[in-house]
Amino acid sequence: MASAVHFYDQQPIASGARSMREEILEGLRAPQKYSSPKYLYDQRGSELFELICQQPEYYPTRIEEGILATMVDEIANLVGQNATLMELGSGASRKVRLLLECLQITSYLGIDISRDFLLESTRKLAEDYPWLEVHAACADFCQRLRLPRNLNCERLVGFFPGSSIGNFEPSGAQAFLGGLHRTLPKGSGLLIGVDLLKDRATLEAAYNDAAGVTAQFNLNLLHRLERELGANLDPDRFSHKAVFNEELGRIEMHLVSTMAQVISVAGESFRFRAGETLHTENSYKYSVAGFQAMARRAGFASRAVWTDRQQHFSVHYLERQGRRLNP
Ligand code: AVI
Repeated sequence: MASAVHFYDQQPIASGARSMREEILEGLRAPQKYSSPKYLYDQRGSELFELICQQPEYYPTRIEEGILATMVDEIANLVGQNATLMELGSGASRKVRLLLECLQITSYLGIDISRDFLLESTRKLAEDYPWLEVHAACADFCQRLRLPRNLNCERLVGFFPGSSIGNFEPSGAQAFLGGLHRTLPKGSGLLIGVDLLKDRATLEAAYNDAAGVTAQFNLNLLHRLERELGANLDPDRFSHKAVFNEELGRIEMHLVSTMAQVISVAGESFRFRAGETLHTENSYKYSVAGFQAMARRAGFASRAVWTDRQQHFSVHYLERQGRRLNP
């Protein structure tokens, strides 16, 4: 018999079509044109991101999964018994499967903005792990989290893999951790994947894979603008660029206009010079100590950190303390 999923619709209505239009137009009017990275993830964008994770140059997924699979016993010890695991941006709930056999948790809460994706993946999880109480909340985890009332919140452990924290600006990452500190009860844990600073060649290769999947992922934004905002533009007149900005410690993704041109989006015209860019994403990289310091300021103490031998990627187990240093 299929197990039921406890579903909570905390639908973030504010991010509807109108706000996408407003945000995109605001970004296109700026001196350095930009677009929020969240607009890279429509259905096609999410599929392309899954493909990126399989590219040989994109090391984060491979290394993080290796760490989780190898360290699962240590992780289980830290998580302890009868906890609820809360996955932020659970998507396909794939990585959590590496942990579930060994963790002695009683319930799982997946939080994701994409309703259908969330329902499908948590239903499969409930089927495959019948002993697990599965909850799913359709919510934007960047907004303040509301924990479902009938969830066992005595011991909560957050799970935020994939170094998605790197897609926030550092001030946003700090605020995000501060928000988690407010949400999680004292003594809770946070298992989080963080990509590390490393040589330019490895970083740039990861975001410029030879098969061109990341390029398609980036360019898909323009197709999305055509589809959803009636944009009048030719995606072939743009190219993908990803560079490491060493000073700021981040990979920047841009769409480069290959010629002087005028495009229109939602009825408004925008001029691009040849070589001018639309900045579509930042992916910040941290040192282990730098990330731990940020976590400490938010009120989390480091209990364990694991990296691969080359120190390309890190997985941290943090524990929520009673007080924050920057309330
Ligand atoms: C989701 N996020 C952590 C990815 C990253 O590496 O910043 C998104 C991505 N963009 C291009 N490739 C992967």
